[in-house]
Amino acid sequence: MGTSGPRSNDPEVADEPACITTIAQTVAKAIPKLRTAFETHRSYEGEDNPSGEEMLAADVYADELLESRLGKLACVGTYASEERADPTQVGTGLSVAVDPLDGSSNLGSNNGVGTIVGVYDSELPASGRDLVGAMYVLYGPTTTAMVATDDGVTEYLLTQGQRKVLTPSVSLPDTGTVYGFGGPVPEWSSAFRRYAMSVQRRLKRRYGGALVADVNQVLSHGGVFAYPSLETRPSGKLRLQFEANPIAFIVEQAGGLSYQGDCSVLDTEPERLHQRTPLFVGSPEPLAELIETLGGAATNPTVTTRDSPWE
Ligand code: FDP
Repeated sequence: MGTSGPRSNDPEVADEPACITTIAQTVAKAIPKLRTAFETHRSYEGEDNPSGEEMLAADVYADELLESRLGKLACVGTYASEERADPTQVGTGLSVAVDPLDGSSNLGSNNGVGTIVGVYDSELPASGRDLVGAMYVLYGPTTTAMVATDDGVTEYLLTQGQRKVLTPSVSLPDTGTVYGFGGPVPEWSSAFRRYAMSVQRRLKRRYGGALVADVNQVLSHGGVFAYPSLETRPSGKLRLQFEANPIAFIVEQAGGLSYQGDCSVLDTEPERLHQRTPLFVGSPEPLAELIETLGGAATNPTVTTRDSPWE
């Protein structure tokens, strides 16, 4: 498990909400440049990332751009990303763990992709309980951002360098209407297959193959997203530090639940920076049913008041 990281003398680190606001604003400012680069960085680099997946030029570009922008912030101490083996020490302060271009295999077919940022008050790898904020950007027909702190979740529209509040306090309905499950069906466990059969009688299937876009559907309509453990991937596909923890934090702060097979994703003991985990997130009712079917016990996190972290 991560230990408490070195603290910056910058007053913003003492004021974690101010630092999260600065990080969210910095990511938002980088977006127009990043979006433009999607048009020119669609080819494969010929190199694998630390998880053994082929990197697109856009993955590398997004990683370098975000490292240069976030690494300059006085309240950021460590920059880590899915695209580099080890964390980079950039100063003293909070640790940011970034999936620079989530779902990048969707670029070729011009479907949704995203950027995920987890902000940890600890050295990496860290527990999800060390998250003090998390955000994702969704590059869809419009560009939106979901920003979560201990005070709740706010959705923004990012347009021409401006950000406008779309939903001041994002809140998941108890049940919802959509589900999206990743991985080949024959590789699912029998318990998860039973659950999927039950869910598909009530909810509509929506799966696009980019975590941010698929989770955003669940946050918009309510429901459940899952990337379970597979026969050939017992630990699932998604990365704990860069994807699962930040997404679970956002969903739980919006009143939903997360699960990884034993407990909330946020309670997972971190062992390695690039470790993978099964991920189940969504509205309380479908998640409670899932937890019961897979054999655990549901706990609902406390949701507090929701002020916009960008105000
Ligand atoms: P990608 O491989 O395109 O980067 O993190 C990996 C990820 O996308 C997630 O964004 C997405 O949810 C998942 O993998 C998609 O996996 P499948 O191709 O197996 O559906």
